[in-house]
Amino acid sequence: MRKFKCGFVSIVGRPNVGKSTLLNSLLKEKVSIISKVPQTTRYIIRGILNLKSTQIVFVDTPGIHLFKDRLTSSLNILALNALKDVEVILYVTDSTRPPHKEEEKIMNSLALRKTPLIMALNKIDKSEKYIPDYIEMWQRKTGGKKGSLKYFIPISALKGTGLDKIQEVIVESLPQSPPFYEKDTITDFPIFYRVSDVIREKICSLLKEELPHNIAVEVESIDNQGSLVKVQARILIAKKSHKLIVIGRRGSMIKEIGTLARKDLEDMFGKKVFLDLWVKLEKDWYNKPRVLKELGYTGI
Ligand SMILES: Nc1nc2c(ncn2[C@@H]2O[C@H](COP(=O)(O)OP(=O)(O)OP(=O)(O)O)[C@@H](O)[C@H]2O)c(=O)[nH]1
Ligand SMILES: [Mg+2]
Repeated sequence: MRKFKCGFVSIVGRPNVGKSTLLNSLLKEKVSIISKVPQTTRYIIRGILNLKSTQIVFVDTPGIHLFKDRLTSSLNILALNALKDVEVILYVTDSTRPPHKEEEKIMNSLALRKTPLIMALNKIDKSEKYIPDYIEMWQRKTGGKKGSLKYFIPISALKGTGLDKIQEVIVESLPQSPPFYEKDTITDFPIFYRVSDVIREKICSLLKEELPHNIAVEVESIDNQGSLVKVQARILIAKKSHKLIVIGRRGSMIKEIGTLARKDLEDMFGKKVFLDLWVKLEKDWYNKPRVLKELGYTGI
């Protein structure tokens, strides 16, 4: 009989390259939230793919960013720590955009490691234009050697292109080991944080510019009894002037956030959800260690 394989695979890269989209596509299940704004992912989120004789534990991470606030440095630490003690690193880049300064930071860190590395050049459904730039940059960093890099794989996380290849090379690299999780586990992401992320995803999709960066969601209670789940959550804003935008004219924006989030939460819980949302001003929360800790943005 073939021996069972199991291991951890961290997904890293700069914000917005499609790490969470890739995780969800690999799992064929929505575990991690997705949006057009940077810093959508603020937690370490494990998603488990159960194959016939292999269990792959994917670890989605916040995008590594060069902002100078405490939130960003916390998220960068989370992401870099998630590279330790894993069997494979999946480094995601965006082929539609040239390498950015953030790429230097990431590649410098990756080039020092011995962990087998796969570079997934994403968004090829849109363009493959900058693929050579990423390859060249890596080769420059490693003095022309491949280093720990095993493969460059062009992919589209959105369309599913190249994902079979990714899965195949990951399985190849994993050690023999019994599974870490029960076979029907998809994620161990705690429900309070999952719910808060669903709400934040809707905020990211409805609000513009830098506003989502200034917003956090804290779930206060989940009462799951009988045929109804009651959720109470507060939306933290960093500036007084944001209150009106989040609430909208006669409450239209917060209502829309609530309606969209409730739909997803009802799918998640498989029952009716009553969602009670309110807005709280917590000035400059993204620079307050206490609040970051409470929100789980320093690790959960
Ligand atoms: N065209 C195209 N768009 C993609 C692809 N993968 C992701 N996107 C889009 O890129 C944006 C960012 O996707 P996310 O998955 O949230 O990116 P992320 O790397 O997890 O971002 P952070 O969590 O902020 O670090 C979204 O608008 C996605 O729909 C792809 O393969 N092709
Ligand atoms: Mg993400």
